[in-house]
Amino acid sequence: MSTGRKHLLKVIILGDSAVGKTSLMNQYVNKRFSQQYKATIGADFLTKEVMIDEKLVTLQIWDTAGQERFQSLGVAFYRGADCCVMVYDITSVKTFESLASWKEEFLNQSNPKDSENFPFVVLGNKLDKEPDRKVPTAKSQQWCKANGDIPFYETSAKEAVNVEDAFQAIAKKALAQVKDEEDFKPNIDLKKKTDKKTGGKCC
Ligand code: G3D
Ligand code: MG
Repeated sequence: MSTGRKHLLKVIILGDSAVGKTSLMNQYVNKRFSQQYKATIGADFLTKEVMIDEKLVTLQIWDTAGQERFQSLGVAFYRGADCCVMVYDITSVKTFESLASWKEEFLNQSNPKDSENFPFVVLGNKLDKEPDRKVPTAKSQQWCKANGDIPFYETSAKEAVNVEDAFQAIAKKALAQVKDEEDFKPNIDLKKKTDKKTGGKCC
């Protein structure tokens, strides 16, 4: 049964420079892989409406504007994230090895309520460059398993492989995260009421 409530889910994309973060977002939102789009993205985020479990949700996908080089993305970027997508390039070991520090950076900056269970998704991009592969699939699978069973997809933003599926999983994870947070709400409301009583002042 639908509650009629509108869900806005914030998703952020992290990973080393040039792994294909912007390209993945463009492929998912605009169904295009092009250099032109990259140049025109000045906005902090793109949105896309998507159906999940018969609910219409709006994904707000935040991309970096190249500042990931300096790892100084600012609090606004991380604030209120419902899912964190971490991307590496299957042809670059270095970008895979950075996943751990991106995860740590995210948890430090966003400081989620339940950091043990915060939803991450890992994408190994540039699957179309299989002949140049340097990161074996099994190695990433192992890392994801050891880091809290993170869902893992290999994608190609260039050839639109697994992009739709990966973002569907991302949206699902984000929605589940929001639901978990809503479970805490009764306590928060209770606290507000208590505060009012003891606060004394009112308009
Ligand atoms: P970023 O946002 O993570 O920095 P970009 O990465 O999306 O800007 O992509 C960096 C480069 O990788 C771009 O090439 C882009 O075309 C390429 N790229 C992104 N995704 C894929 C992919 O799935 N397959 C292949 N083969 N290339 C990809 P340039 O040449 O502009 O640097
Ligand atoms: Mg980019």
